[in-house]
Amino acid sequence: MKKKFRKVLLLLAVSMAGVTLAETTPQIINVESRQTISLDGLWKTIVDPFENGYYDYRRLPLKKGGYGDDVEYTDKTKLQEYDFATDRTLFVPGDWNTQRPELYYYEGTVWYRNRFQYQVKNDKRVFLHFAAVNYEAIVFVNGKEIGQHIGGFTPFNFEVTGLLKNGENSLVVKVDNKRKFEAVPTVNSDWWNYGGITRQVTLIETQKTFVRDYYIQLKKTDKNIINGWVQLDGNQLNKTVKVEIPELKITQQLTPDAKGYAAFEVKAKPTFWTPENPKLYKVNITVSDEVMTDEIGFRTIETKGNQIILNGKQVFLRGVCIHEEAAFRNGRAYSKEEDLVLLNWAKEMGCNFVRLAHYPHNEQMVRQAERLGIMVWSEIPVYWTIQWTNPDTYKNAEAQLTDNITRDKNRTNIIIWSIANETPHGAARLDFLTRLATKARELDPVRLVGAAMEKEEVKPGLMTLNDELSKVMDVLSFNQYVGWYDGLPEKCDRVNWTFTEQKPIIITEFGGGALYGLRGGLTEHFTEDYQEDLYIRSVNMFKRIPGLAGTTPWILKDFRSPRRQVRDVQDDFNRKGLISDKGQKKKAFFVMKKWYNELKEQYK
Ligand code: GCB
Repeated sequence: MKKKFRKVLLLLAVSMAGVTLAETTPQIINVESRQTISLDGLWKTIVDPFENGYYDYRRLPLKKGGYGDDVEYTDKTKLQEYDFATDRTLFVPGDWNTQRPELYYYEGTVWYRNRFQYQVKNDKRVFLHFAAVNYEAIVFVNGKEIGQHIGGFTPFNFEVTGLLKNGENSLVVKVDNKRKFEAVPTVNSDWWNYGGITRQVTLIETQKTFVRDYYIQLKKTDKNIINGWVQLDGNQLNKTVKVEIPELKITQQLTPDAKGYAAFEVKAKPTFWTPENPKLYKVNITVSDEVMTDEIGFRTIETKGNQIILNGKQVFLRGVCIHEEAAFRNGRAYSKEEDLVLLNWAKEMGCNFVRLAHYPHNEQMVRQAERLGIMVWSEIPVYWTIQWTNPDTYKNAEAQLTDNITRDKNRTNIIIWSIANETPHGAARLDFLTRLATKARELDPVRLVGAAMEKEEVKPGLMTLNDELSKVMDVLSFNQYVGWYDGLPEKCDRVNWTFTEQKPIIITEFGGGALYGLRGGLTEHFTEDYQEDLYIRSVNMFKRIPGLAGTTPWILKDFRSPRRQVRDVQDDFNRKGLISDKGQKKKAFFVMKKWYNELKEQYK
């Protein structure tokens, strides 16, 4: 078929189906070190549960008159039934649920509008970058629909060169967080479905030809070599690229191939990044007048039998699970300050590892953990039972995995890419997750691949991991709730664990709920006494697990979940936090702290 004809057909199909197929442009990494204009602040918003701003009364996409047009309602002789100017505001970044009481449980569409000033620069290209929008975003610039994005926790960008004008510009985003069966995550989860433009929005200005992406890490097969690549974007792809690591006296002049890709290898003896000494090196990447900087560390990560080996040395992962929910405020976290509160609590508990559950957290969370010497388990929201046989669901999951790895592949502290949490056995699921694992390894052959699986009681008192997926994973990682969903805490004393595969065992969840300050008997649910006793017995049980390589209790802080309904105890909070929603440390926190301090000595 002739190319042009195919294009016409495609456009026809697209308009008939009533959806837009406009693509995002390939992800631009390390936004912070680029020339940017922030679009954060108070945006005008319209709450639109019936999606009136997008569809007409026949439920067909509006050709004209949609809210994306952003027409001011000044001429009252004309009928118009929306008006951003007089409507209310929401702060960007931020979830809407915790900004307005009437949006607390809201799931649906909210329109966001920002009018901003811009000065067109003829020697620049401009990109509109969203660090994350939950869950679907349709974006309009100066009344033109420029594209859409699906997935609530990964960044995306559109090129808007030529679409912006001098003076005032209009940016409208239709944000829809309705849960859907085919989505990732699906309708069912145990965390708050925070809607909104939940992370930063930025205009990035670049040269005509610029560094879009790069990878710089130790070579997997030789720890005396730093290798990497740089990817240019633009119409002069043969421009020389300079990569420098001044402290290591490394300077590489690279000539990209016809696709703008240039790889390199160089001998080096960097000081390795470790949790005790999280050494990072300044890296400069220069093309023409544009210099990008990053801070990059070097380390090796591998497994040997049931050990996790960091820089050639066995390490125990003293971890904790974290949701991206701000301390004290209890909404979606997005700022460095909020991330730091959570990470410092983990540090205080003695952690060298965090499981960022159950989706990619914001980039700063990972970067700050890296500076603090905290290793990271990075996860995508393939959670519980999603549609294993739906090709679109797979595409969506793979896109989220790809975007997560693309964004964070230079973060030394990430040691495990997690592709799923508590998914049910079955051939379709195995196929789905095997493909995802293959993709993860193709994108990043260095790090480990894991998934939070589930334990099984093969006979009374005998626990194991009996999951066909474990063959595909680098670690035997699973959640277990002996003493909470499975018996009372005393059960921990009676069970034994056995494993047939020789891989590192990581307990990716355990624990139980407690309301801070609620006291009572050791078998009384939701008391701090129960939770403390459960933790003491869990730790004793763990000491009997041969090959245990790490634990991440569920969870650092109480977090909002509409599944948790007991009034005056849960009040919409999952109470399994070691710290309350108000920042108070529960008794169980100190059980973990004590054990982790012992382990620190043991693994010195
Ligand atoms: C789990 C899930 C986690 C839940 C937790 C719980 O196994 O992975 O998302 O929040 O249990 O509290 O039940």
